[in-house]
Amino acid sequence: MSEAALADAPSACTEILACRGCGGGSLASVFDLGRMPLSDGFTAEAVRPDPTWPLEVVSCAECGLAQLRHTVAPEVLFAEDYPYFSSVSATVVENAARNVAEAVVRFRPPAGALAVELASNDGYLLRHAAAAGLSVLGIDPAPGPVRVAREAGIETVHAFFTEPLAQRLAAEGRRAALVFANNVLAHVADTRGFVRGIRHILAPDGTAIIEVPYLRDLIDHVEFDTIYHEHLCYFSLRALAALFAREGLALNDAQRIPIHGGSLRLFVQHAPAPSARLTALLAQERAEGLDRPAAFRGLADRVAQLRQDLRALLDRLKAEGARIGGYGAAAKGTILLNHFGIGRRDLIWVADRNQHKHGLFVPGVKLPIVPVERIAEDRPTHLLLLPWNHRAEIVRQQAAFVAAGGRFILPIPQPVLVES
Ligand code: DWN
Ligand code: ZN
Repeated sequence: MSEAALADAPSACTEILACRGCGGGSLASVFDLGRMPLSDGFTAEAVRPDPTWPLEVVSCAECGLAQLRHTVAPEVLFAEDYPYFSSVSATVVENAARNVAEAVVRFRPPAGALAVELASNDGYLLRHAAAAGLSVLGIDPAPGPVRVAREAGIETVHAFFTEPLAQRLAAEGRRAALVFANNVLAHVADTRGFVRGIRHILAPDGTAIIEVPYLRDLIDHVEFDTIYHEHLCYFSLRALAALFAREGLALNDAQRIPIHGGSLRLFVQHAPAPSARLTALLAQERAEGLDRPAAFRGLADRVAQLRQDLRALLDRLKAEGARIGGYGAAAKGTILLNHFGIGRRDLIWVADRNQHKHGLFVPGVKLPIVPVERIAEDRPTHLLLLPWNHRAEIVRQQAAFVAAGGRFILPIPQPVLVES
């Protein structure tokens, strides 16, 4: 079925009537971005408008889980050519290497024990597990990254991770001492089935190490642009603890880490043994009400203020003769540009290192995506940094642009000009 036909199918977008985590029926609206294009929906179509879908966050009165009211079908979201390659970012690869190294020291899996990664992408993490002497198995639905992983010698199952797949692997005796799952739990439509799948493949004394963006950081740092159709859930620890317990697993420890604007690294096992660190983080959430709708109070106003401030900065710079480009055709960038109405009258293009995006257009605003070499060729005076979560790496990498007097505009949590 063509993408356009798929987008028109009634099943392309469905409204949930029950909480994704607990099945509760009381879902209160807490933040609404209206209709938005798919954040990774880059196309070669320069003119025809892109399909848009509702983007509304609701909060469950029972378990406190913040989540999207609508589900865009995975076959629409993760089209054949889903463009995300983890290894493009050194920050992501370094975080993965640290994650594996710390897990091997802390949990001491025997040599040759199995490490499985769910959403293993291009092998960015499992290559470090293999180097640590573990046997590895990746699972990922995106053909491009799977091809890259297999070429690197990482055994990879080309599929979405589901409970039936997990049961098949367990029946074959493939149970893991370590299960990694980075930035995937929020992406799956069957949240509970995914967690049950982890229970099936996790060895009795194994540990699942799961990274998710943390709702606390989203709200504290106005990271509204990380709300997009691929991210179906926005996790608090309380909602996560309830989700794992409901499916027969135990969230035993959690660590706040800085990646992607602030994330949680969760440690999940079969038997309950909550750490003091987890207990303290849960107590802090209860005290601050992160799992209640009131946590979102004021976010819409802060986003509106951010829009006003960023537009004013762009208008001032343009009035002063600035030529402004975008840097990084990020999923979050699609949301920021469309929600703030930043398009071709503001930016000349969006430069990006991911060659799979060159020649395509940012959905909605239709900004052309060009190779980063165009920075030296077209000599913009400023670059709006859309993947602000990779600021350090990107500013360092574009030292020549900064040395020539160029400045980055960092949009989140406040619009500022930066040079390092
Ligand atoms: O859930 C998700 C988490 C992991 O965050 C993913 N859906 C998206 C990811 O966001 P991200 O910002 O790490 O990846 P994106 O959304 O693909 O955006 C980054 C874009 O910036 C990519 O197109 C690659 C590009 N880039 C670049 O041009 N130069 C990235 C880096 C690090 C660079 O140096
Ligand atoms: Zn719930």
